Amino acid sequence: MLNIIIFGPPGSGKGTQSARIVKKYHLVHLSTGDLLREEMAKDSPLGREVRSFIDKGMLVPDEIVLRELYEKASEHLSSPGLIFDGFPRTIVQAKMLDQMLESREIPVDLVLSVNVDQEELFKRMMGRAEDSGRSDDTAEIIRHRIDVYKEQTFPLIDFYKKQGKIVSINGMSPVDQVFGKITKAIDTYLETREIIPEVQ
Ligand code: B4P
Repeated sequence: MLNIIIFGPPGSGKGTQSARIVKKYHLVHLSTGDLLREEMAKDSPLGREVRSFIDKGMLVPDEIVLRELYEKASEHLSSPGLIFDGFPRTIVQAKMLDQMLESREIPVDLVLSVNVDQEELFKRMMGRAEDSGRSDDTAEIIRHRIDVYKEQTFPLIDFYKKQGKIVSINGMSPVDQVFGKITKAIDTYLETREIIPEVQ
């Protein structure tokens, strides 16, 4: 199995790159953003609760995200591998993921940390806003999402650095070039089991 976490600020291209990784390495894509948006689209009581957080640019509470992800992940544990996109986003989520995978003796192999500067993030998400129809892609909410990332998600870099799993990817280039950097990190790992700390 090959299990990957893709991590980065909102708009760094996690979803964009995950789609390419899934195709090339035949992994199952688990995106908590997509799962939560599906719930919102149903307009169920849970969907409405989820919306009340997403529309403010806040993180959805850990217990909701964990339950959704756990259910989805459990269906796919015998697949060739998983890519966790946008999860974990808090230390609590990271610890729970470790527990969930360790209890099944499935390790996380690589954590891809995609780095993009703040101005570019803002530009990309405002660009996406025109056709995404996403209620959280407005200037004010985007700024808040970036702040929430800095406070609650950024500390995960140290968490995974301590585990020696992080690969820092320079995400400030066109989509295909970023994907080239990601495949370099994954292919090196598959061939040598070595983790390149940084791909510029
Ligand atoms: P997500 O769905 O994870 O989305 P995201 O962070 O906004 O975007 P991503 O990084 O995937 O960017 P994309 O590829 O689309 O989260 C949405 C919300 O759900 C969160 O704010 C939170 O409220 C909630 N949530 C999700 N997971 C959670 C969790 N675990 N815990 C709690 N809450 C959770 O790229 C953005 C744009 O840039 C696109 O238009 C794309 O085309 C463009 N782009 C991508 N790469 C580019 C490149 N290299 N060059 C130029 N443009 C590029």
